[in-house]
Amino acid sequence: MMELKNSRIDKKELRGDALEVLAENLEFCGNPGLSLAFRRAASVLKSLPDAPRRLEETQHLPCLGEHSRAIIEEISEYGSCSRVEEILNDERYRTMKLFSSVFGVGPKTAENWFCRGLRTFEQVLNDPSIRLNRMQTAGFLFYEDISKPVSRTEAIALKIIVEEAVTSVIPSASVSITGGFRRGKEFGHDVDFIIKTPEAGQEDSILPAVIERFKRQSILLYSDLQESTFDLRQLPTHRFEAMDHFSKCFLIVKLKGEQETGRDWRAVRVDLVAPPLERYAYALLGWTGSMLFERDLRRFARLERGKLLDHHALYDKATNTFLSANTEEDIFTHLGLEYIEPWQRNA
Ligand code: 8DG
Ligand code: MN
Ligand code: MN
Repeated sequence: MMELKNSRIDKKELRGDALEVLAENLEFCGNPGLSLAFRRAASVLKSLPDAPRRLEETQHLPCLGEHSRAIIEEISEYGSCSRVEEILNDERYRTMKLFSSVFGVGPKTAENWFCRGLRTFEQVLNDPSIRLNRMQTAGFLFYEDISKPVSRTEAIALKIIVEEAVTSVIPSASVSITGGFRRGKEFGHDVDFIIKTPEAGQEDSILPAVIERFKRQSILLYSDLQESTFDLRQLPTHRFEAMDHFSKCFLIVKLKGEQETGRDWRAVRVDLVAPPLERYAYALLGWTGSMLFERDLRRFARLERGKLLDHHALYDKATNTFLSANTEEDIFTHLGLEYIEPWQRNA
């Protein structure tokens, strides 16, 4: 079935790609700490207008360790890096990458399948001892469509659909695009929306209502509704958590429109989050990403400002209080920072 191409890192491409391969491989090997270090280094390189050519040019750059710099130098000199080439050809890496490209398949499942000797989708799907969960079943069923990047035009078309559903239930509610598209990206792996509801409690009822509506419109292909587990008394959290506790859902929906496949629709991944109104600014900041930017901002808050920031709140350790915010601007002000525009958050 679908196999990975034997992709080579092109010399002209930013060295960041090479570092990302290393990061990904470390993630697959269960070393998230070191993986993060390479992701940071890759992100720094990608933010430069030109790829550095000599080692001296990387000296003043932040987040680049010995290891990253050695790889940059090797690529500059030989056009490729032997370690990266090795990983790209490594059967385990290639299989893990293939399997974890399926919606609902994380590194643990991918590894489990690899260790059973499975190498292709066909083998996984024909193995009687493997029971796919609902999410993975949808992941395989719509694999081709949801692996295809979503364009900004498609994101805007979806916004109209989501808005129509939301306001038909709560006319005064509003919907905003968040995630990568809010940061100005032209393509995404999904479309993320945040819903603002004016009255307390509405944030819990809106998502089930939207899902119901999509079902009736026959555009719902998959849904995973996660009810709110948000509780201010459980905060502040000290560890970094990528997931938040607000009411949210992960969907696959049908988007109408002529496709290359000849069909008149495609499947698209859509995420919706509905935070309580007084948490909206924090949720918006959290869902806008990027993940690396969020990490760095939280780290800054903790180390430079003695404050704990997460998806839900900002906690001031000096006064033992939660700081309220109506807008993202309020949060940056609390942190003593100038406002950082969403398109400047692409770390
Ligand atoms: P992409 O879709 O274009 O690939 O990039 P993205 O929009 O930046 O990534 P994303 O995976 O869609 O995540 C967008 C932001 O949402 C990211 O900063 C992390 C944040 N996020 C939460 N909670 C959750 C959650 O529960 N699941 C996921 N997948 N992301 C979440 O704040
Ligand atoms: Mn996204
Ligand atoms: Mn998402």
